[in-house]
Amino acid sequence: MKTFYSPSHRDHSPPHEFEMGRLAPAVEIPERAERVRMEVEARKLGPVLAPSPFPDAAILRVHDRGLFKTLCGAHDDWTKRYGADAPAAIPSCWPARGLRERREGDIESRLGTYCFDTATPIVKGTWAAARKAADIALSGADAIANGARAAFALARPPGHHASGDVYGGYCYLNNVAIAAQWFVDRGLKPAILDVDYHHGNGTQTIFYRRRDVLFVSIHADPSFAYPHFLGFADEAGEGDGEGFNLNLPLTAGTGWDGYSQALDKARSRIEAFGADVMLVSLGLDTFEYDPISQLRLKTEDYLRMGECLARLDKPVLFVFEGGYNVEHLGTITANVLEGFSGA
Ligand code: OKP
Ligand code: ZN
Repeated sequence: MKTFYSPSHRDHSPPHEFEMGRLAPAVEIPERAERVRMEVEARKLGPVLAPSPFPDAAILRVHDRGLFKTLCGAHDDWTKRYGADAPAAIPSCWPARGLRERREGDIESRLGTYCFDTATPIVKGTWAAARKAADIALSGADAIANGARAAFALARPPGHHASGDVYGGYCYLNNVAIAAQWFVDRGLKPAILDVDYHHGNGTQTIFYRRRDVLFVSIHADPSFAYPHFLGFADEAGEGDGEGFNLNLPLTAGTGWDGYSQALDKARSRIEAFGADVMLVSLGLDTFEYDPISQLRLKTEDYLRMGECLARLDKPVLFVFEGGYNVEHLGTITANVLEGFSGA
């Protein structure tokens, strides 16, 4: 299996995020992708390749131009306003009810317009890394379109919380959605399965009114877990998209028994949809020792997950999302890929 990777992710290294009423050390750190790359190499799962450059137009199929431009210029605008040594750009004022919904004025108004949380800082290297992560996902899609059975987009920063016009949740551009749209534009019918611990609210929103892309997500119930405002079981799609969104929320403490049942439901829905290709938003924060999560999958369960995905008998593009136990992250990620390849 080909893995696509670029070292440019290393320059996206915000020291902090703001949550729980304080500056907290960042958990979405460069070491995550480095651990995974090293494990892919150590286990000889296949070549690790640099992505090809894709045009901005491929991203603008999914993302709003105002969001794109704001992300692209945010670090410059922020340091012009607050000084060259100002730490990361994070919004502090949002257009909640009663305020103007969108303002593209100064940088504070732009960040509030386009970002939904305080966990998603922009530093000097953020834009280059996020833009390259989209190329990584598109390169993986291209490998699949050229006949590969599977590919792994080792993208960082992650993408599934970013919608067409809002970023957040450590995500800036929605890598998996950009790749799915690229498949659609080549006449293919993609299904997205999101196995990250957190609901993929951005991906859901992008495809919510469409029936040409199926979105299925298995995640911790938003009644207690981030992103808190989306990901409930009654969200089934709207208009043309009705019936083409499936959320399978899980209670805290769920282990492989409950998880594999959800996975079986996801598989039958994807089967019935008749997808040509599957994209997996591969988050590894369902792990029992993940520092920010409350599901309980064990190391060996990720092999089973990979085998289970292989039973669908469709080409799969794996797109890296969350997972924060850096010590075990390489092992559990590689287990999914190896379970899939071996099956
Ligand atoms: C990104 B991905 C919990 C705060 C959660 C944001 C989590 C973003 C997860 N106290 N902060 O889906 O892994
Ligand atoms: Zn997550």
